[in-house]
Amino acid sequence: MRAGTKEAGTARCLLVVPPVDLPTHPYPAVVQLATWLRRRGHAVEAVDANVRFFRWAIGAERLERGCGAARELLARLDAGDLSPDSETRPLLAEYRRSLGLRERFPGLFESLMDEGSPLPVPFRLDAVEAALNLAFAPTFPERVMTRVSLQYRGRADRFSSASLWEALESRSLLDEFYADLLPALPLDDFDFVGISVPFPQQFEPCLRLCRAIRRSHPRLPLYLGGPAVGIHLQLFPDERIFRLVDGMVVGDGEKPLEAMLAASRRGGVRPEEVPGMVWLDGGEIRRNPLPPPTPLSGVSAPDDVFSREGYLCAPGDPFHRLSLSRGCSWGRCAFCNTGGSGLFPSQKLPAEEAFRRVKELVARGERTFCFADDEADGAVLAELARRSLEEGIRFDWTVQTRFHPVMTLEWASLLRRAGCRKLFVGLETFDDRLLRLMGKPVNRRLVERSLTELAWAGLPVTVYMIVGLPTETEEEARDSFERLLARVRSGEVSGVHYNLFSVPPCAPVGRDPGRYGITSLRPPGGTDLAPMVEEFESSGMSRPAARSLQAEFEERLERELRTPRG
Ligand code: B12
Ligand code: SF4
Repeated sequence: MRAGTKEAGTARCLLVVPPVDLPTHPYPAVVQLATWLRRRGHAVEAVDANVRFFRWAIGAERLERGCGAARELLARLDAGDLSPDSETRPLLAEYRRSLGLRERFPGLFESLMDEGSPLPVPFRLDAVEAALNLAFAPTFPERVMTRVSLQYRGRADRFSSASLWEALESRSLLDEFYADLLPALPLDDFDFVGISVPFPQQFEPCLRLCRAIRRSHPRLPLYLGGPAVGIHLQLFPDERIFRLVDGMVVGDGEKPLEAMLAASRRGGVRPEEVPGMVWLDGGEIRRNPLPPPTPLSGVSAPDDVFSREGYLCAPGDPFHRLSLSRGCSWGRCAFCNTGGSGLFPSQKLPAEEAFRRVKELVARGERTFCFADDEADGAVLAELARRSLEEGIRFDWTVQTRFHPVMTLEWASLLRRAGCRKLFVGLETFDDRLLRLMGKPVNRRLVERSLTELAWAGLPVTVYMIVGLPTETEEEARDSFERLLARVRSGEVSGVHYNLFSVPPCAPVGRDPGRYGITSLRPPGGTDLAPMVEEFESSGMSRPAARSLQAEFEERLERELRTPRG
């Protein structure tokens, strides 16, 4: 980040990626926003506090202290002086393993984020998680864990405003990090700070960050934005959150931030003029109408807002994320937030334009892409593949899409020849009754045929499965699992994420549970930020039975294959 002094007549904003998320690449929102605003001549700086946190936390000093705290906890455990629960027991076991690893390989943990580390990235990621948890030991049970992606667990129930507020009273390693980070940032240079919050796990770290900035720079306006703000945090029911932030922006950030920069030039942000702003107006919480969605066609290939050297990212690994589409053209599956939140209206890039962006990044040396779509369009993917083969532009890529009649052997072979290394697809269940109930636009025949065609083309597939769907019986769940297992064994499926069904707030099943056979929803006590609800009543298996099936299925699959990270 460039430090500088504020020029008269210009407005500057700082965009922040908060902890805790994967350290392999920056989540794409800040990169996209900074690129868009800079290309329009605005003065925008960006800092990835997440990756800085990783580097800070697994430095020698923090690790040494963490090891001491972990040893003390283990001594207390051995003396019968600590009563772990189902969450903390595995963490304590992990401390024991990590301490052993550190003794055998001194210096290993400290070097994990170094570019020159000889270890492959997946191994480094596991080791970074272990190292980070040692660093967290002084604030036990604060921790991270892998579940689909890297998850942070602090003190708070992330979907409860009261719990989030209360958690801020407790000690966190993040507070110490912010105390070191903030003096190194030229915060006086900025008219306001925008923090991007894609995932609910970032609420607690993010509120701690806001509090630290408020304490050091009480007059610096602070705004939050990002998907998890739009779906959850904006529902914070009282004025307390506005002691820490000046507003929350719901929806796409390009237009609101541009309006805020323009207003700052004229003397200061006027929240009533910013689309999507949620703010406090004389004790009342006000909500402005959503901003217009940013047309994907107006979003260029990402600039190098952050330098890949800082990340846990081997040369040739994917760093930038490109979206070929936004939202989902189907958008009606009962359990999916995408169609119902109003935040992700469906848009897709013409293949021509998508290919132009890919070429731009390839010309800048990028060779691997994870496309960041909810549901990439099969025809666009085929066209992209065709064009890259015709023009001899080589790159490897992965993408998230849905089962569709377009998935033939020819289609899959074309994608594979053009560098597609894996498809991620929501399969959910093989049961036609449940697929119909959930509004999935597929049936078992289509899924099985697609998997076979993809396998003939040698295109690896990772599928997302769900167990415990409303009205699902144990028999139906086992039948689906056995069908999946057979495909894992035959090599047709190379990766699986088996999720327990929970009711998302903005999804059709969240808005009209009765329609899907749910007779009562039991959100966890005290939650008021549109929680995902795991507990509900319906016919079919009980919730404890669903949970135990999920654990069983995961364990059996683990034996068949080691599920890779998303
Ligand atoms: C790709 C993706 C992933 C990938 C990679 C993510 C990554 N780290 O790169 C993987 C597969 C790992 C993943 C995992 C998960 N994901 Co995901 N993912 C997505 C997806 C499909 C695209 C994300 C993307 O690239 N968006 C492009 C950027 C540019 O868009 P954006 O983030 O919305 O940003 C815009 C606005 O929000 C706003 N904005 C953003 N920041 C800011 C800041 C300020 C100040 C302002 C003013 C505006 C602003 O402006 C931006 C530009 O217009 C989204 C859905 C979607 N349509 O966005 C879900 C989504 C982000 N994921 C979601 C979830 C829930 C998860 C999981 C928890 C799922 C699970 N069951 O485990 C995991 C956990 C991840 C974690 N780290 O905790 C939710 C999060 C929101 C929520 N429900 O609370 C989403 C929104 C899906 C959904 N519809 O519910 N995910
Ligand atoms: S689950 Fe997939 S296909 Fe269904 S609405 Fe969501 S993104 Fe679209």
